[in-house]
Amino acid sequence: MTIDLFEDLPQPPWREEIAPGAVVMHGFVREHAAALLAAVNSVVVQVPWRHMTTPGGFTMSVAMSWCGNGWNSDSNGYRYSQRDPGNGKQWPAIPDILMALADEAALQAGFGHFVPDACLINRYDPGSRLSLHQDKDECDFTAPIVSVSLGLPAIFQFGGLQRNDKTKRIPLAHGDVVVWGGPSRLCYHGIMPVKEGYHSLVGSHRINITLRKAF
Ligand code: MD6
Ligand code: FE
Repeated sequence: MTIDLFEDLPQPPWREEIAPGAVVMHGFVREHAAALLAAVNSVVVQVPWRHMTTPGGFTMSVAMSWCGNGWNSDSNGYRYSQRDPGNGKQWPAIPDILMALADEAALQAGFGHFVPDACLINRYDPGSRLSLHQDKDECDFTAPIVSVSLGLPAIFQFGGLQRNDKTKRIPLAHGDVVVWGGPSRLCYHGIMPVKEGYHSLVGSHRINITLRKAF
């Protein structure tokens, strides 16, 4: 694995702590965006974009794909799955470049080495949003989440441990990485509606990749 891919990067101040345990590393993967998009596309041909239904019965505006472990939502809530319930096959493996990025980002953010087992990929078309939520379906909250933004910019909303706590608004741009864990791991967060636009590499979308330890 080529972990040193990510070592030739500028030093702080691009590293911004937005809350205890939540760090934005601005531009961390900008130089590797094309390779990351190729990895995303290699997953999407195997796990085509889909709009999930929330446990409350709404269709999400964000389109999703995944690898490592999969993601299901139904009236019982959200669950990770090792296999595709449609054909019984394991979901595709997480591409090496995403494993390397997750490890290097977690290390540089101060969380130590990180070996994720699930990778969720979100595609936001203009107008798509993700309402405030907690990431609480993983088994182990001691592991951080590494989150990569590509393409159109967005405003990340970041709150506290209660849904109605005050939220901060953090602009995320192409190439930014957020690493998130420790005391922030269960904080509410969301993405405001993505504005119309065009990105030369990604087109009229925002792509978000989150690497997690689900089991
Ligand atoms: C997004 N991200 O940025 C959605 N969750 O499109 C998330 O919901 C998220 O960025 C947990 C940790 C980091 C994240
Ligand atoms: Fe989340």
